[in-house]
Amino acid sequence: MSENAYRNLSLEETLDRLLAPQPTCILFHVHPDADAIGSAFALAAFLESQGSPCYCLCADEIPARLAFLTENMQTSVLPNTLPADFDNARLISVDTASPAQLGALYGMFGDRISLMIDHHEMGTPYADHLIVPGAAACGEIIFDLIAASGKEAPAACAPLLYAAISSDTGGFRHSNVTKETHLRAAALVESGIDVAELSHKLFEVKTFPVLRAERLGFDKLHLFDGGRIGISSISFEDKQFNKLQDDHLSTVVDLIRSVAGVEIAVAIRQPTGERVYRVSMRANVDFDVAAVCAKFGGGGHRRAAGATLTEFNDIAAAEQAILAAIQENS
Ligand SMILES: [Mn+2]
Repeated sequence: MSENAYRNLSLEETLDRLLAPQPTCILFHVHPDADAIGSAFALAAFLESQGSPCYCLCADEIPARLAFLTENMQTSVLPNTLPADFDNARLISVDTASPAQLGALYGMFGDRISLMIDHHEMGTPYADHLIVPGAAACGEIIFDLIAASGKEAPAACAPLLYAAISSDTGGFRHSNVTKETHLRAAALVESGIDVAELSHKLFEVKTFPVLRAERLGFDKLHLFDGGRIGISSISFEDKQFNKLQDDHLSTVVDLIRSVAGVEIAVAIRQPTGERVYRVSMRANVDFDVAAVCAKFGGGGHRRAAGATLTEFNDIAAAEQAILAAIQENS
């Protein structure tokens, strides 16, 4: 698929397309985070207020810890719940850089997606697109689109966009935060959201399984190069033994990132008994983890990226390969 086959759209062109009222499905990436969910549901609420019925779709269900974001909106985002009146809907994706990140949705809808709105630098466009790599969160782009429309956003939009932006910036702590990020957040706060409650739910609340996952992640932490590189690998067997599911493991990489001296943090997990390993990588220093992940067909941002490894016999071999790739780029 050639990248050149798709048009690069301006904010205005994107807005023109969005404001044409028609049934719309909004798709977002597997293992959805608050940016994907917040961007999709905020865009849906806005488009509905402009006469477009909307339905949000993801190949994975919204994780329990983020379900509060979409309470009273949709009970499920799985494709088998799509109402029949959306059979011929236009399809828009948010926060999803490459076909693979759509998971099962790509096979079902991929060739019908007419617009992608995203902020990832290294992806494979699969439709006409508005891609703003400088945006800290896809939620910032949705915010800008709504602002540029000059229309009033429904009340539901502000907490969703605040969650999207604060989540993708790690609570306004990551290197992607700009003055504009804070200005957008300020405008959202002005509209009357409960920042303390949202922040508590997004960043402080941890379930027992998540805490068990962090303990396991810490037990499995291996430090290399004098503690500069920290890698934690959690196999399917480890997961089963500790009664953990994949969405319990998402904070392990942040735990590793918080270890004093660690500059590059890696969490590797094995979703099933198959030899497939998912890698999350973060840099505390100016180091391009997306370039390391790209060696394995993955991608993301300079300081936060991921990849899926399929060519290794066990998780230890996957860990060795990741370590070697980081060292090669160091
Ligand atoms: Mn994002």
